[in-house]
Amino acid sequence: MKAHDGMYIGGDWRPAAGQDTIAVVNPADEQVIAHVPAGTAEDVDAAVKAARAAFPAWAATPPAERAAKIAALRDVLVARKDEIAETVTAELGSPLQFSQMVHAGVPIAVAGSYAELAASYSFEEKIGNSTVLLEPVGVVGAITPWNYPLHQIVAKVAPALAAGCTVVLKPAEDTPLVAQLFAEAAHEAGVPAGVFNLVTGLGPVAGQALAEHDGVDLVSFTGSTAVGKQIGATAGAAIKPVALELGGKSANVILPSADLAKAVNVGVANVMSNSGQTCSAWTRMLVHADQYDEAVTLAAAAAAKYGDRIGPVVNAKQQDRVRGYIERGTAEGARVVVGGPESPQDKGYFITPTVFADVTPDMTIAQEEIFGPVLSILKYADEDEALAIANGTVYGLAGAVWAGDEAEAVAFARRMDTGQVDINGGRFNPQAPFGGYKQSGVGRELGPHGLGEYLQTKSLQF
Ligand code: TXE
Repeated sequence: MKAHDGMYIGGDWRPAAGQDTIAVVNPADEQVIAHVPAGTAEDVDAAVKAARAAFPAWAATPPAERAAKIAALRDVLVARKDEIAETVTAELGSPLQFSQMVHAGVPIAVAGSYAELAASYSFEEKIGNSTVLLEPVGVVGAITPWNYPLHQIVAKVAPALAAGCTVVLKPAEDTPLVAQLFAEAAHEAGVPAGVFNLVTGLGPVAGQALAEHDGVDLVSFTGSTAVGKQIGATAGAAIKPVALELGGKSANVILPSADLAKAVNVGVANVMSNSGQTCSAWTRMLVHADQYDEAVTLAAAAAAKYGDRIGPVVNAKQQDRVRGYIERGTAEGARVVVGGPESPQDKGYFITPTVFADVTPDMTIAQEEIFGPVLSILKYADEDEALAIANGTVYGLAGAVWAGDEAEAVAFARRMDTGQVDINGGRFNPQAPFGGYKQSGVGRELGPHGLGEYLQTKSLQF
């Protein structure tokens, strides 16, 4: 695949400071498809300087003009939708149709929503005798993961630009090609030089240099909890705001009054989607004891259908990690009802969709984020126990509740320690705030709440 051999800095593709490159591998067949430059602290420094230089003019640009640039960027993404889907399929391994609908479709929807919001958002409010100004934070360091590679970029860059911030992006090393395509799109859309900058590179090198850079005013990170803690500590020491979007272990709570077959089928689809590489995935299904055996049978049948419908996981490390969890589940006494640790194919980092029954809340597979197509089904005796299980992990990113009556589901959802809950299936809303309670993170993405992360307040008293 075609790739740039430089960094997008200050409106141009510039040669990287060093010679090292990163091989981009197609996880479906393990072939190297491209190389991108491995950025160093020097590249990051150049990008931060460009972003800093561009900040005053961009911050002073009227919101309606910033909105117009985001709308133009969205239009380029729409025009290049097929190319986006093909690129994500090549570097992430997801089936093309899924890449079209989700990996291209969702970021286009999010960019569209920020184009509208940037135009209508109120950057000034009155409180009594005060006028409160909402001003852009400054230069944003954005560090994104590979699981929804373009969505994660747009969910940070679009609100940052809408707020009047400038950005340096360090995308995941596994999926840099769609990040390069995004930089091309920003250029084509006429986003002014230096407002958006891209440095590809490794996390502990380019990522860390960006997170530690004095010229960065806010770090927005999505990825593992381990790296998130490190970035949070660095930002804390510098008294710098940070937005962290981390792991999850979300519960899908099926109350006895629910449509069991629907709740189980949608629940299985939710976990298997994107090969389980979704931070908000409902990886724990909670079923009443009286319905447990029926739910396990339904889930096994639903999961068995996913065998040839999902792609591989992103790389060999993730494949090993997911297999390790499956082995650990069996070793700790859970029962595999479908799937297992064996790879279904010789080539490619595939994992067979796996369902575990007889999972207890203390097991590793019920506590830790697996990030693969693996579902754990747990049993509860009453609502209080269901709630204790649902809330009984260090995470609190998402969840679901199913009940015959919507009000019953909402009453349960109010008691859950989690940032978002789908009621009887829910529907994606690109404007609804997304983010975690507890160790799932700090801050929110999407919609007005996501935009607010990139603003700081100044009050004028009259
Ligand atoms: O994440 P990393 P990995 C979880 C999921 C997965 C696990 C490991 O459980 O199995 O994390 O995935 C950059 N300073 N999630 O190893 O390393 C890195 O280059 C600065 C959940 O891929 O956290 C990449 O751009 N940056 C998740 C980004 O951080 C650093 C999505 C994420 O990589 C860095 C992905 C450092 N020291 C994984 N080290 C979600 N919340 O959606 C790495 N990076």
